[in-house]
Amino acid sequence: MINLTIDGVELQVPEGTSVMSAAAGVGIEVPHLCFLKDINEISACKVCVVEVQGKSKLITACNSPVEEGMVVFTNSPKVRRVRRTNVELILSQHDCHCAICVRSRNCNLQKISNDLGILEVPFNEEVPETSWDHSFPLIRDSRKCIKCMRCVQICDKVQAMHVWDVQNTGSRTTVDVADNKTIDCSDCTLCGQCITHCPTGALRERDDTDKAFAALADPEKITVVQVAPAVRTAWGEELGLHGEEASEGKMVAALKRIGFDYVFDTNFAADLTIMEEGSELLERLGNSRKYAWPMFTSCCPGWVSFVSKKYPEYLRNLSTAKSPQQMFGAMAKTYFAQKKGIDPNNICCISVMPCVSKKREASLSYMKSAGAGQDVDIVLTTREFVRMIRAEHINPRFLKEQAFDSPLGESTGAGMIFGVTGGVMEAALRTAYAVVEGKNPEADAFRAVRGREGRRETDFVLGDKTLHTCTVSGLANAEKLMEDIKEGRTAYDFVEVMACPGGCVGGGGQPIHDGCEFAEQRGGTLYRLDSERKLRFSHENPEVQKAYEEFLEKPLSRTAHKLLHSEHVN
Ligand code: HC0
Ligand code: SF4
Repeated sequence: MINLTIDGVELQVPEGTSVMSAAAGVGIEVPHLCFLKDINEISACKVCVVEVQGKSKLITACNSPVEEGMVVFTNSPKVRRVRRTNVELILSQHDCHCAICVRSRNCNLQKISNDLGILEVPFNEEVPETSWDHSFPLIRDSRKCIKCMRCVQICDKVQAMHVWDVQNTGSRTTVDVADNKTIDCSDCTLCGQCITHCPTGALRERDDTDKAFAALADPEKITVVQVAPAVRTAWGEELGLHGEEASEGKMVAALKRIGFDYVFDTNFAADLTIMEEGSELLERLGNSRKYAWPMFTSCCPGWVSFVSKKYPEYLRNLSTAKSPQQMFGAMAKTYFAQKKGIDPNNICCISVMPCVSKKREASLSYMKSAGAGQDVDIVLTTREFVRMIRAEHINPRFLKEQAFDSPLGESTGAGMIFGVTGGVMEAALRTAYAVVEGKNPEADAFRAVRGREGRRETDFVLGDKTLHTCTVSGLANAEKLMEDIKEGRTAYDFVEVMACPGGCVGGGGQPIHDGCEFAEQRGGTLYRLDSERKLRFSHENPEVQKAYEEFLEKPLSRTAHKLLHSEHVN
């Protein structure tokens, strides 16, 4: 153990601890911009400088290890002076129009500048803007980039996609799409992890709130909104709502207050997905020679995009079941429209998703099986939903809880857990067991698939077959998985992959907390909601059962194939 003093506090920490983390352990926050634990510890921003007694040069706290007897000052006059100059230098190359920045109020550069009392920028450089296709779902504003390298590192180390790279040298150093590609020609899967780890407004999703407001204002349009499982775990975070205060009921009420005509639950479609995908798995197992193995889940468009770009020879391994978002869109513009006597061309189908990649999924040319334009017209992220709540001056604390509408609003706990890594697998196993054994298992019988590790392998006995399953989240883990499968080092029957670490709860469209990970906490909320649901098996969802009786007939029927399945094309 190492003994040291930080700002007059004596402490003892293990050897190798950084000064920043030692300080954090006793409640002393050292300001920083570029630091991301274990991912970006390169002291690019020099904001975390601290003074060490007896040393004339300041050191960077993020990557300097503690030393025996060290006496550290994190906020001495010298530290404040140098830190201030370093921040002023960053601001001199930054577009400081905070009033029109999507990250205003949630920007670490803004906070640190305010904390340091910087009211003017003494140096001012022309900040060049690089060209960008603003119709792409991910937007980069080069004038707001502070070259912290977080996006480069998260994309390289956690997602293994290498989309971003450093360009030029010296004062002209900048970050851009690697290999001089345009973003649409790059390997970007739109997981959005670069956005949620950017400390400023340099990266964001394409804003589609104007389109949603236009649909709401159009008297011809019937607006039908669906809300993804993971959104309910996070929508209250930026609104200052705590835990259970940000309930599902208040979320529905907020959407109604915004003016959506029908508020439905993607969880309904998640239950429907289990019926289709679970039946597909059993059909594949029954005719195993006909199919490529393992079967992959296909509900995460980041993962589908990854397979399509990096391992196209495995596209046929993906389940043909569409994602719940797309199943919902197809059902809204057929079954729901027929039940209500609405012309599907007048329906504007909107989703609220924790995901940026869902914007692209909805726009794919083959996602229009209902015959009334794209099945899903507009996709908003959780952050855009929060911006709409703000734009409407809604205070959710004063809202009375409301229930989802029917017939696409009922859901089970199985649909709920789709939003957390392992959830699709667990929900599918609950129903597959019931089909094979003729009775429900314990609802938590397959909880072994839950966990924090990026890759988990579990075997389950289903009838006379042992099912080898694997659950993966994060694309670097997915890359290792694919190499293992390709090289024959491992063999599975059913594999679930979600592109974002922790699954959709950690999605690229979720509220941002300066690179801190909230996936585990949000996943816990989904497991709690699952355990509180009366119904915990997708096949017991009464609205799903009714949809089969009245419209779809049975899983994998001709209608189900037309509306709910698709081949994945490169
Ligand atoms: Fe997800 Fe989904 S669980 S991908 O993360 O399957 O976005 O939450 O809506 O579609 O249900 C996202 C979340 C969804 C879909 C569901 C799946
Ligand atoms: Fe989108 Fe979820 Fe996939 Fe992330 S894990 S890309 S949020 S669907």
